[in-house]
Amino acid sequence: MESHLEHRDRVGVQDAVLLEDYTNEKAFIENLQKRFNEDVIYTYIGPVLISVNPYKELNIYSPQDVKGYENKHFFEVPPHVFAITDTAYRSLHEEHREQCILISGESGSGKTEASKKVLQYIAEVTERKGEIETIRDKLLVSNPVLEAFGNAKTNRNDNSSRFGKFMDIQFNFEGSPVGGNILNYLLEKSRVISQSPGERNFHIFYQLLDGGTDEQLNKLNLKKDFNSYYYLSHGDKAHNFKREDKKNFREVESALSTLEFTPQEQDDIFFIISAILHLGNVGFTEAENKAVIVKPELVDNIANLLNCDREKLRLSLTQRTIETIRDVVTTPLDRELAVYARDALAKAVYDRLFTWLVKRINSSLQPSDARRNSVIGILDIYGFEIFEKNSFEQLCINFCNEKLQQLFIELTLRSEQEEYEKEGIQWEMIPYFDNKIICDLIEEKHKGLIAFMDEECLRPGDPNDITLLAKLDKNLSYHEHYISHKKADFRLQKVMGRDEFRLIHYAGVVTYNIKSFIEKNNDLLFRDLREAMCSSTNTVLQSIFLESEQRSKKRPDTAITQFKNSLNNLMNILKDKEPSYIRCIKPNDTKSPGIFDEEIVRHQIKYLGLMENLRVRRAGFAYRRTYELFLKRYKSLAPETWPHFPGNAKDGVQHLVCALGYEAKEYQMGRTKIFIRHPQTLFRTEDAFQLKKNDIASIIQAHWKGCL
Ligand code: AOV
Ligand code: MG
Repeated sequence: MESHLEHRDRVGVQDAVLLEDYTNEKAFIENLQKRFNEDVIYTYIGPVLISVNPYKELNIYSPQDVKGYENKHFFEVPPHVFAITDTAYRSLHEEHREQCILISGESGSGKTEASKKVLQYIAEVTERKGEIETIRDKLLVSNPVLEAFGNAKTNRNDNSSRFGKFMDIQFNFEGSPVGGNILNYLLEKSRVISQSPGERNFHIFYQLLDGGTDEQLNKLNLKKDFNSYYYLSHGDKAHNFKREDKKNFREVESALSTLEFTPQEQDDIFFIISAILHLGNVGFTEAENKAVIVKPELVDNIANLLNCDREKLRLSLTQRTIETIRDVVTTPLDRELAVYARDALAKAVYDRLFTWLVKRINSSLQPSDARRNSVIGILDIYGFEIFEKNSFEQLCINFCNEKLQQLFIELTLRSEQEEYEKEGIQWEMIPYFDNKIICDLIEEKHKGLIAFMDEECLRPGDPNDITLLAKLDKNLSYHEHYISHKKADFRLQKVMGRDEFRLIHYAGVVTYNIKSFIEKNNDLLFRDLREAMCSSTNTVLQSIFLESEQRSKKRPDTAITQFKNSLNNLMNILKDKEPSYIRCIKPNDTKSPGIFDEEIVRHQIKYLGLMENLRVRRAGFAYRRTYELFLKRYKSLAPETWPHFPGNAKDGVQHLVCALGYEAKEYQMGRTKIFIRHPQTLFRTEDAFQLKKNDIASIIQAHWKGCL
């Protein structure tokens, strides 16, 4: 394999710190483009990996490629997600430092694919270490299950993650995977009941209809026709089935078995999926302000599928029971409320099913040995997104991305600073845009958007979306990242509706529509519906509803507050680990291979803060290497160090820099590493090394010729 530096002249530079003019954004993009055009999608900024989505299969993930990266030093091999993974894996094993691999980038930029390559690499390099078969297989197959239930086609990405995922892989002291654990974050459950034009519901619905056998579908009372189901058919019909649905369904089924889901559990999952599809078809009319179910037999069918009390289910869709201090009052629902109840039930059942699946997978991934294992965590969340119409879900997703960007800023700058400090090197601070101001706008106690939202949601009286918007406008308009529809908006030149507000996120300006914010944040499921579900003998349904019943004595936190808390927990978990970063870039908006849209890339580079990242990296020293590695590579360049230097590596390197004529300002000697200010210095050294290597080779050749 070509070395890092040998490769540099062929396809741009492998590490942007080696660019002549590192402040030049154009040169930075040109370098990415040059490489992209040659199918070289990975480039570094120091230790940060940039990955540009090729939108086509590349032959760079084969078992040979894995071998090419195994136990290689980061800089000796071309940039690759395998190199990042190998480095993390080795520091976990050799230095016993817990690792996390943080993958960020906007929707469709390649995060989920990257996370799968990380897992693939780990599975393959640990394969040869014997046993552990099962856990490795289970880790690998958990992905198709999570993707089937948690991913969907959106207008940005055909396989878009609609939940956040932090997956821990636990290793024993020998470095073999012995367990895993997945934390899931806020599923976009509104997708179950409606999708924007051109988008789909979660993959599993189509997979089941397309991939299920006749016998299976009969048992579930389903037809192989998505147009029969309201929850599937108000999207863009033309795109509904995907070629892979059938194949993926087989994969999901076999994965569920590998994960040791019992046949009963597997059946129960699909009974629930089918029940949701049927639930969408339940229609209502209204008589005297009371909702009437149009085809009660549909509800009976659902009760059969779920094995729950028919009468209870029918009633729960048309009436609501409220317990007051003195008594219990039951009131009929009007048509609108009945539709709301039906949809709320579909969403709640699906959402809880997903959480149950994750829990169930986790129990299957539990290590058999309770000894403390070391961990590599992989974070793959939903990317930043801007749609035509953005709602509560986009606010959560984009907030999550703000938090991750914040962590990136803290950790890259902090770790850089720490390294200089640790090594005793002087450096200067680089200014950069800190998105903390936006995180605060959203989450600050008592004064942030979430606080006002919760206050309005929990207020007695009749809080609604419009009163909420008025409250946000009143309290947040002062903020430079919040724009009310009332504010003259010359700067952004786009008209806003009276039911909208706008946030200037680090990654772009997003206009949110306030509709359904209160309802989605309150996230209430009428008690009658919960009780109907509790009457079911479906084991999965029972466990998800009974369990939450037991917890629901107190009013639970609102949806966004729960999300905020879980994100803050995640940040704390991540801060304790040594991070590696993969920054994914989307080269065009049409999901096409071979197209590198400079403007689209420039925008991402800007908001990801990659130029600042590069500047920070270069402000001090463009290159650093441990004395051992530096000496090992260049020892032929000084008489004292060749062929072998008897003293310690630092002294050896001191001899080398003298022999190479480095000027004092060109480098600094840290505690364990040499720091080189400009890449040119290293190029010079590398060129000298190449010359020497050729010399040595010809001497050896001549020697052998003489011997013959
Ligand atoms: P995302 O995870 O970043 O979006 P994905 O990882 O799902 O994006 O990538 C989107 C699509 O791009 C994939 O389905 C592949 O077709 C293609 N792709 C990405 N990376 C590669 C690669 N390395 N090689 C080949 N094709 C690739 V989202 O989950 O929407 O934020 O929420
Ligand atoms: Mg994804």
